[in-house]
Amino acid sequence: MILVGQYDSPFVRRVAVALKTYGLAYQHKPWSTFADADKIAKFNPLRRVPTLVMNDHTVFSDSAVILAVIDERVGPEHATLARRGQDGRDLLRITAYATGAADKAVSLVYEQVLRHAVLPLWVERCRLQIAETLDLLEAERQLRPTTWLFDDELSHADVMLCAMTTFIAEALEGEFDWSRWPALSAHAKACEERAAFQEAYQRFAKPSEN
Ligand SMILES: N[C@@H](CCC(=O)N[C@@H](CS)C(=O)NCC(=O)O)C(=O)O
Repeated sequence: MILVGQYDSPFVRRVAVALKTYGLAYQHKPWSTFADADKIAKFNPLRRVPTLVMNDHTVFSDSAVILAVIDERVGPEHATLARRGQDGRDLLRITAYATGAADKAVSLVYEQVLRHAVLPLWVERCRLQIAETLDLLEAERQLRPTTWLFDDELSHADVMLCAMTTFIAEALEGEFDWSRWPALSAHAKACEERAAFQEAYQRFAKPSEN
């Protein structure tokens, strides 16, 4: 298997942490979506990451799809990051808010890096969407007394919550006051201490810098 994309992408990172957690071997191609767009295009015309190339050359795009494929491949007994029933629905709900906040942060980064002059309306909208989604996620995390969101074992939602928090804190450094979200900050800190997160980490650099 080949995982295409840099670990400074929260979406690539969540896939890498899952592959490592499940002990699935993969080759990593840390290609930049801008500088290496032509290389990515050979596998994925969207030129987006994560892109996962399977051993049979099937190519999957989008982290949620890739994780569904990986969970199915390892089977229900080994897919420890997945949940079923009410926890499964909560996992999807929380993860969608976390990926949504990360999507808005990516939009904001592109707005600030790729345009000569930002559109204030869009910047303010993205900031508000991110901040109020972080409020929702903070409340969800505070509600839960367990080590991780659902129990004492990591889930895909835990991974995404951390990947999103670290990404926004680094990519939009200084734009938010993180004392507003102490539970999210503590959650990310606990995840970042684990080997899988440390192995799948690249400090964020602006698209023009890599
Ligand atoms: N919904 C996608 C989002 C992936 C995404 O936004 N990837 C960014 C990098 S963080 C990307 O490929 N950007 C280049 C582009 O969209 O052209 C997922 O979950 O995989």
